[in-house]
Amino acid sequence: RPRSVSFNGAFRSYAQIVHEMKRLERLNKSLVEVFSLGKTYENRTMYGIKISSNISNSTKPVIFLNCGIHAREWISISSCVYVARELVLKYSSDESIRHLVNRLEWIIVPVVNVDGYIYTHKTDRLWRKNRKPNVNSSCIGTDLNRNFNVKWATVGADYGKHCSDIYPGERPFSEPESYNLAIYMYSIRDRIKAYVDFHSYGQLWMSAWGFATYLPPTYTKNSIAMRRIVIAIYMTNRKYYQYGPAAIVIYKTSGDATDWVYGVLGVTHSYGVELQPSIFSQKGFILSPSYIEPVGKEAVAGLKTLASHVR
Ligand code: PAY
Ligand code: ZN
Repeated sequence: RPRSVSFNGAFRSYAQIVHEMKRLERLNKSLVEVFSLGKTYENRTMYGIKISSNISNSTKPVIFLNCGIHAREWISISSCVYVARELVLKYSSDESIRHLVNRLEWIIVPVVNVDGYIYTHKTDRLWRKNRKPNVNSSCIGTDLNRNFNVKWATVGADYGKHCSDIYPGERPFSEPESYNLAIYMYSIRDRIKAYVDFHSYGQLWMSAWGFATYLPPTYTKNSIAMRRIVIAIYMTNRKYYQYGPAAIVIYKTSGDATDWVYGVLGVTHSYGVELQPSIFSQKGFILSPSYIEPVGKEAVAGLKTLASHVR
């Protein structure tokens, strides 16, 4: 099988993504640091990349991004990689990027569910969960986006049903991938000023709550930011993203990353984003690589606007 390694030619394997992150680090050591968040169930390293001027002793406000909580959502993963490349490679040539990287620290975890992502390349393209076996069941995996310790397993999660795609795990943070992500974020919680968890698909920019349809205390602020964000995205690609509380614009979920970052870490700007295509598209999770660039641009446009709301 031919190995495609060119940038926009194909969706990258996890090994290629890690290779690219390390290359970005080698290119600019004062700007980039690749780090480990710990190991996955199958003992792979979960890598993150930090991007900021003077990265080795940064005390700047953090914008934290992650992708690939769900294995099959490849366009999410490619978009995190796109954003990281944009921030590093355009640092010296693009004034607005330089400003974003000087003023803020960007921490990006492009693939949270590493084992699952690899499984979607090798075995089952539509796998969603992680790859940890369940006790007393032949069904494998937990939905990492139901495994966070916030209103865990109360709604929109199939408690006790190991075979379900929304099985929340045996207890909050029972899974190494969600646990490692949470422990790391908790350790830098005072600096995190915005958080985005990228998924696909649906073209939605969503705020808290996932677990209930009532509006959270900061919703006015959130809706002002989201409105500006979706307009910026529309200006880039003429793609319309709907916005609002997750429980209203998609459905109720509990134990998801966005609610945990909002409710437990207290980060006002905590968003779950469903990238292209729209809910009406037949394409779903399976996009051609020609989407990598336009969707990456949408993510950058949305994040630039989000950054303007971080003081
Ligand atoms: O934070 O409420 C949230 C996200 C909701 C997502 C979920 O975890 O269920 C929505 C789905 C996702 O990206 O995983 C949407 C896709 C299309 C799906 O698989 O249903
Ligand atoms: Zn998802």
